[in-house]
Amino acid sequence: MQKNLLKIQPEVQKAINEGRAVVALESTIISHGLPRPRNYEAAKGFEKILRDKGVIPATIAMINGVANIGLDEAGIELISNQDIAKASVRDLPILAAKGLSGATTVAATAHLAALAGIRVFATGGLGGVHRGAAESFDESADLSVLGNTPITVVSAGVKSVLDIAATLERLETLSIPVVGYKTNNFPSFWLRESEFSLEYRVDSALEVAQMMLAQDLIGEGGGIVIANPVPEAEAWEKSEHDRVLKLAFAAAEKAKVTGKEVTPFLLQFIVEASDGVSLDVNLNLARNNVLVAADIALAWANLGQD
Ligand code: PSU
Ligand code: MN
Repeated sequence: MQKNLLKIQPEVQKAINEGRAVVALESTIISHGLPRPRNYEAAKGFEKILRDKGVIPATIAMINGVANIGLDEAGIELISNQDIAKASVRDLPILAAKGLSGATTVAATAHLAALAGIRVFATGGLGGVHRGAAESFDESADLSVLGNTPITVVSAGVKSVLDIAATLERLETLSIPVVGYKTNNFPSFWLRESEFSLEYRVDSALEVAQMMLAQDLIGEGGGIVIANPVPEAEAWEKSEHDRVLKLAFAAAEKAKVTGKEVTPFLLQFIVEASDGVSLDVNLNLARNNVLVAADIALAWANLGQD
């Protein structure tokens, strides 16, 4: 019994074969990270940003047991409007065998994109080490998968609801290069900054492409994290962010939420308590990551033609 488990859209396959710029996009952010109907608008919007720059978008998802690299309109509608599973790498074989659909996380998207030969990927925020992980062991597979997957991920750092210090430590242990894009500070999703500075920054997409080439030649085979802060004018106001997060942590404690429920609880609370402001910031930072990923993919494609 042989079944084709990887379906690469012809347009995406053609661009990969010709060494043209392609950017992978994840589907968990659409299915589980943003409310309807803004999630559908976001999915279409991210693809349009890429096309307007001459880059081929490849939104990735499991559809009826098949890993789709690049979605058509029906695929975008499915990830936007149907209740499908959140799929990390370990879920892929299960969904495939059962013929089920799933929205791919950063880990699963990076893994499938790399399988297809895509080198650049834009997301919102990376998964990381959760607060209290020393007891719960809750650390996203995004980290370990990026440790051995050759792809460059553009993200606005990690959400301040995670343990940022521990996340940066784990990225170091996993030998994943982390560089700030036009910043010396690791961004914390809704804010341009965190308490943590970065040792290295890059100031152009070309510099990232050169780093990717070097990673291929003398790196250890894993990915690269580009930490790209939300534009100044679009960032959440720090005092407001701090106020709402404090309320959110207090509410979670009061409601006695634990384990896996903590993050969804906090995120929903934050969107509501900020009157949707945090959601606007979320969309803006994701768009900004797509823009930077497009520039990196174009620089990478150019490098290949020298
Ligand atoms: N961070 C966000 N929004 C998201 C996610 C992360 O700001 O929607 C999603 C991404 O798909 C990421 C996943 O890969 O959550 C991590 O989930 P977990 O911690 O369960 O691995
Ligand atoms: Mn987890």
